[in-house]
Amino acid sequence: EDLKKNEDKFGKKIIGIEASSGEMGILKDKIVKEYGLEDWKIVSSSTASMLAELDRSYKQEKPIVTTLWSPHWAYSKYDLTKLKDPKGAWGKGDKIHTVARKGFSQDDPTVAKWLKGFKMSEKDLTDLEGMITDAGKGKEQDAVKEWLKKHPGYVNKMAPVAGGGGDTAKGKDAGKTVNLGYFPWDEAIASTYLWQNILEDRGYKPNVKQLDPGPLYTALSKGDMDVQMDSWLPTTHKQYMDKYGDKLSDIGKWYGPTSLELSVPSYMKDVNSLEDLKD
Ligand code: PBE
Repeated sequence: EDLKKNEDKFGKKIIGIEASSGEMGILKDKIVKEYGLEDWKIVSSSTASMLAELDRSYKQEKPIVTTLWSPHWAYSKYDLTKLKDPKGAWGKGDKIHTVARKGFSQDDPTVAKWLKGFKMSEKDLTDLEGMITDAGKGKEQDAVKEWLKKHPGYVNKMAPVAGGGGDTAKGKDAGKTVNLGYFPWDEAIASTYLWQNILEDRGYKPNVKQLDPGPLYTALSKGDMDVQMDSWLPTTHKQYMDKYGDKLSDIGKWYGPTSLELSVPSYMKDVNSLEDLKD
């Protein structure tokens, strides 16, 4: 491949996501250096605009290099190639953790215990994400309610109350407010809205609010937020754990494995590895 060809092919541009995401940090600090992409332009924007640009390019069969991660519904909607990382620069793959403000488990032991026991399979997560995406913005709650209808007994399994009592029994300290923050990423949206519904069914008053990683970790560290469910650890959100770790409490992991990657549409036949991007 000569220089001209790659220049023409991609415009040497990577369509990124939120600047304060862990993935953008690793992309700039590690991937660029390890694979000699110093002269590439990395566009930071939002996940929504990255996905919109992927959709546009895909429909026109235009070349595009995007910042993606797994699990993600984009892999079932589009035929994409995850670029190989022979140098292991992205790291080994994280688990998704629920992280609370320090003291939350003492203040809200029942909810903390439920969240600690939370686990999701790939099928359940991608089904729920798909239903939320299909329902559209503002309809997340309806989609979760549909999903819960298809999974009778789920609330009782995730949020057991003493003496049984089924999906509609109230929790021990029902009426309490729980402030849930979430990132603009699908696994965060799905898990947070799911727990909003579970907590409401148990009689709590959850408030949900979307924030970017920087502001949300800051809010948790100050105690302005109680919980967020999309901490990618130990690698992707290391910078935030290093900075705020002593003011946070790791409630537990609920999903894995995951990976970070750059991806291209599979019609870009000769691009399969990060090494193929360099001139
Ligand atoms: N992500 C999705 C996040 C974590 C979850 C990979 C875009 C990040 O890079 O921080």
